[in-house]
Amino acid sequence: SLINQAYRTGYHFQPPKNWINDPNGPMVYKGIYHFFYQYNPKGAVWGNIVWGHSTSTDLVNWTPHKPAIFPSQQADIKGCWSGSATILPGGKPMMLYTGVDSQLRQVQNLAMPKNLSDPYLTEWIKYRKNPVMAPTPKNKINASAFRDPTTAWLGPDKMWRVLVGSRVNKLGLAILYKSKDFEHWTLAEKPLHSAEATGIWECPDFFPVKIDGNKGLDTSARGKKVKYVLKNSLDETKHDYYTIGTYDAVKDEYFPDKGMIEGDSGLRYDYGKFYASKTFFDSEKQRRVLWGWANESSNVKDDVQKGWAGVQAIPRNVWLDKSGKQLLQWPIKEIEKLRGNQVKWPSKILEGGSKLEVTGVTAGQADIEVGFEVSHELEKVEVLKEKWYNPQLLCSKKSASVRGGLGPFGFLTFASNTLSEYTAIFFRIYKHHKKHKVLMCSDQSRSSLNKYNDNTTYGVFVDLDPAREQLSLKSLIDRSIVESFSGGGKAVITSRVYPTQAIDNQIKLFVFNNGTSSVKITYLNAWSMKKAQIS
Ligand code: DQQ
Repeated sequence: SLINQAYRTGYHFQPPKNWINDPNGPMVYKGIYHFFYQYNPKGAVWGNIVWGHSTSTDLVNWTPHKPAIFPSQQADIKGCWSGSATILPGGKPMMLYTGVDSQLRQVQNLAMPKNLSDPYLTEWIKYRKNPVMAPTPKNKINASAFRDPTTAWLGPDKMWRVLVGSRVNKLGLAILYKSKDFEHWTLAEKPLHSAEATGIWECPDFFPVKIDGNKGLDTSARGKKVKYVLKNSLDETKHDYYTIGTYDAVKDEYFPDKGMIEGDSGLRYDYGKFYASKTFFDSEKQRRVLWGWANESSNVKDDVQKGWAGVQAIPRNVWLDKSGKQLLQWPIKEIEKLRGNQVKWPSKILEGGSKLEVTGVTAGQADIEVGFEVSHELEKVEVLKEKWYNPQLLCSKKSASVRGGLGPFGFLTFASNTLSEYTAIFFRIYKHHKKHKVLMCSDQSRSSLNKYNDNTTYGVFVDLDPAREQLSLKSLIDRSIVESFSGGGKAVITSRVYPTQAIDNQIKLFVFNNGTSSVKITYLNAWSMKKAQIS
């Protein structure tokens, strides 16, 4: 129906129709960006999985190609699941991916381009002797929990290493394999890392980050000024978690830094919908780029009716915060090419209980950035109660319509004329043991009058000090998705919403303050976003 097409995104990656999930094998080859993804060629629900394939010169506009990897061997006849690219010294890309074999075992396979002189790499051939890693009675690997190989890296002994996600009961594992020639792989004595009570680790990712600055590093880079990030996607909660730590390349062990939490209370790339993500090193621009899948919040029936499900979040730069305690993320610079009409506000006061409409941009497909200054109002903030320590629960209890002291203030996106629908992205400030705590929320409770959607609200405490710094908020709004970045990338929340009244040119955008204190808008910039060339 028409309303469902209103939800198709204008500049987020999605194929013309059908189901997509995890990003696979992102890389740059001969100056061309390659993106592969889990794809069902036959429908809008998960199944019949092959690797869809598109290429781009800017990570914004895409040319579709035919599926690159699809079932064709014993070792992948029941599905070609997630995997990663490794560029060998000399420039040849290799794909390691999970195959579901004829006995429904999960195994790891190797595929490579047929013709290296074609920068689009449209033809892929498979290693004749696949699988290259398999569960056996001897290695005791769980054949239904053995998947999603990472990009491989070279150790000091010139051996390749790769991780495969797994579990033993509830113990989550990053199984380690080593190889001299990329074809013959040997299971290491112990996993690179494991953690209790986390369940299977899907789509692990392991990469070095510089301790200073935002430049990316090749996955095989080492050095004194380097830390490591280990990410896993927890199937139980459907979120992507990471820790920062050190890597002993001789013992082949990863040690999270002191204070890092593993499992559900740990750090996340995104506190909303963002799963099975994967980074790659962009050697053209010396940056590390993160891709992640944002699934639908609608129900299966609606997905089937609209004929598609799943989008990819806008690729993000990732680098280490100067505190060393978390990552920062920001949409890749190239996305700014799509900025059209701009609206710019002078600094102004936003009184408690007021809202201002942002006119002059297409509110349903926009990029908006604002700075809030609140240092003059910090006397009036509420005290954070102990029972409120869970930020997500706090955001759902204190939705945008609940007045506070300092906050809620932020954006009302996808707002209808009468405010019967809106998705609120906002801050609330609390006092906690003589310090301040900044809560960031994405409130979906009023996003749609259609109640057959998942309208879970998301929240996170952001490491910002409102006494000393502005609170910045940026949202990329695109028809059924809003990706919000606070504190210059310290916390990110992605939400999927399906308004019934706030659609197309009926969508409005506001800056609001539903607290009793006023806040100062120090700047506001908003742009209409043009459509990208995608399918
Ligand atoms: N999706 C793939 C698996 C992976 C899961 C199958 C994560 O390889 O573990 O489509 O979303």
